[in-house]
Amino acid sequence: MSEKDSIELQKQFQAKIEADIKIEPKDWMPDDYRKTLIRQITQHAHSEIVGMLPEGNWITRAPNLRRKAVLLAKVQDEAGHGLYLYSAAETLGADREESIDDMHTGKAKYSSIFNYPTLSWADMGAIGWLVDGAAIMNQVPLCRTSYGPYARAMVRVCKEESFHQRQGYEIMTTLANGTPIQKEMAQDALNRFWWPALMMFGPSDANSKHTAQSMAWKIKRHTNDELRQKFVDATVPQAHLIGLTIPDADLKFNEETGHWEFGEINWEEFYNVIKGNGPCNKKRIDDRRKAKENGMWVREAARAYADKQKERMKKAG
Ligand code: FAQ
Repeated sequence: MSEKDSIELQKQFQAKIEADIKIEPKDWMPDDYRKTLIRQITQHAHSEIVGMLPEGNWITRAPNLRRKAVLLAKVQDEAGHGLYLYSAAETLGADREESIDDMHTGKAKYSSIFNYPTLSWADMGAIGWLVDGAAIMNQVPLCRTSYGPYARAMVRVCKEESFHQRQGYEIMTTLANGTPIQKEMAQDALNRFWWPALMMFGPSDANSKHTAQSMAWKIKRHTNDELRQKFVDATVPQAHLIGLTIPDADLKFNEETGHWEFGEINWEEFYNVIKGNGPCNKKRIDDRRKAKENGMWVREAARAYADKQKERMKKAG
């Protein structure tokens, strides 16, 4: 392609972005735009799949049949989200198996939050309320992201996440209004998940290497700090409503700005977890690797069956 053609394509691409016209799989796009999307979408997919593990841990120990059925459905929803997202990444030319292997070797990341253990039933409430709550805050704007297949996948994902958030808050509300021990369990889960939930939004804007370019391409619509603040503003009153305390001595409402000011995040812990040294990183990757190995025969059988069917159809004309 001549330099003139390439400049023209670049101009057309930028004009579409400015006009909020979605970029579709067959459209021309800059290599770095494609790479950034593949990175973000596959990491998002990995997060959904690894995110099934901490809650999966409690399916057999849910306190009653209703709670078990709801949790089972929620964990299945997360699997579905992972699958839409891998499909969206495939429209950009990503190879699903390679992407998954990149997560297993540590080349690709997944959300830091899923490297924390789930120690009690109350953690199911805290995850739904805080983790799905943070996920929604981040993902609602992604329904307007500039890449069509990612934006469309996010619409359904957000509807489901919003149900997840409510079921988590309902668990927390029940526990907070229960016996003193149940309330203590809810508070303990909030204490352990609050700060890791704030870390889900990524490094502070000053240290976020991808935000500026991703905002210019309208892949991201808000910065990490903007979304974190929105989450804090929405969640603090919810904690107060059910009589729980946010574990932050510096938390205070600023009457002038109308925002909740919060304390300093432990960034050392964040970077440590994303480097692979969180409490459960090794276990999570081991579990995913084993799942891939154990499921190999199913994929091979399905592939062999599909090949046989194709052969039969060819023979039948
Ligand atoms: N954990 O320059 P930035 C869910 C990495 S889904 C691990 O700010 P960017 C559903 C980042 O990748 C949760 N790594 O990057 C559910 C980059 O590393 P790289 C997942 C993190 O992309 C609920 C480096 O740090 N959601 O929870 C984290 O502009 C319940 C520099 O960061 C999504 O993935 C982190 N927290 O902004 C499932 C949403 N933060 O790639 C089950 C889509 C940052 O250069 C149960 N993704 N990093 O090696 C995004 O919106 C963005 O990618 C951000 C990061 C905001 C996560």
